[in-house]
Amino acid sequence: MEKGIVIKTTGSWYHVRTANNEIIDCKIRGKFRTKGIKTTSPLAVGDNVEFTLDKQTNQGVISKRHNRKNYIIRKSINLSKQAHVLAANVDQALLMVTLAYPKTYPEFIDRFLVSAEAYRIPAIIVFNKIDLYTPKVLNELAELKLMYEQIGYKCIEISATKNIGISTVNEILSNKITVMAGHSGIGKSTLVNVIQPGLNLKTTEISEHHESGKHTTTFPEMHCLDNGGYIIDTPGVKGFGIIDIKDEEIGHYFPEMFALLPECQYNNCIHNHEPKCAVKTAVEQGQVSKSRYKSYLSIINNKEDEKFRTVDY
Ligand SMILES: Nc1nc2c(ncn2[C@@H]2O[C@H](COP(=O)(O)OP(=O)(O)OP(=O)(O)O)[C@@H](O)[C@H]2O)c(=O)[nH]1
Ligand SMILES: [Mg+2]
Ligand SMILES: [Zn+2]
Repeated sequence: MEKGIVIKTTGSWYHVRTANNEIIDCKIRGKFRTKGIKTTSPLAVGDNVEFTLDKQTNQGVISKRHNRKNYIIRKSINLSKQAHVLAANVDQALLMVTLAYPKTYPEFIDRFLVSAEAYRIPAIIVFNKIDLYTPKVLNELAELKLMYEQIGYKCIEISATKNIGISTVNEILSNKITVMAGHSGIGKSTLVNVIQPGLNLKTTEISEHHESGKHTTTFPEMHCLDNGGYIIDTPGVKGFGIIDIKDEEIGHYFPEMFALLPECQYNNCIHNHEPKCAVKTAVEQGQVSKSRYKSYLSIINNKEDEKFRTVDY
């Protein structure tokens, strides 16, 4: 048996990197389960696998997936019962957002953060395209950044095309496995190209009319960086449907609300209609942001509607 790590999934083929840096095209045999959840693909980028190599064709057959240390998962496309694992076994997640061209809304950010918190994956918010922001948008950026920093999330402002903030990103990525996610057209692949020139990843201008991306990156892929890190570039997603977390647990993944739970009257308070709820009081008094609380309510109230909120292409 050979060992390796999945660096790209393209449907039926899995590209696996071995310890001596060979890339082997593999198929799979057998079933791989993710905690009883149906997933769109049995393996994700970042999975550690074992395979048998056919020396003649230099292709492999994967028969074993090692347990995952963590993963970023979301509800998939229109198949509401299926889940999509964006990446597995990562050290950190980099959520890229843009406040213009196209606009990323806080609810999307919060949904992603909940998914990352659920597996204790440190998440960093990268605001890209700051070269395009008007003074009004720059104000909005300052407010959002302050809000997320107060909760404890690291925030970075960058412009991938104007080379602003790139050295900070480079440092953060060194010697770590990082998954990068966000909407389509926000500059994920552009940033990877700047960090690691020579990869020549495909990028496309966002469409003028819809201010949305064109889903240029179609398969997640892990790239090796000279700084000793690995970055997983993923296809843009429209929404981030929460899966596999119970209602009463959602609040655990909003750190500023979780910290208040001991002060709520009920120890299983879901901070909605309960009396003497410390979170609701904190929202009224401005210690917990309205926008975070709104995201929280939307997650616990709209689970059923989720497939409409997270429609993908
Ligand atoms: N002005 C400006 N444009 C940028 C910046 N970063 C990326 N872009 C442009 O945004 C467009 C989309 O970039 P991509 O890198 O293809 O976006 P992506 O996030 O990889 O998109 P998907 O692969 O579809 O998920 C390209 O035309 C880039 O040149 C930036 O910092 N400033
Ligand atoms: Mg891309
Ligand atoms: Zn409460």
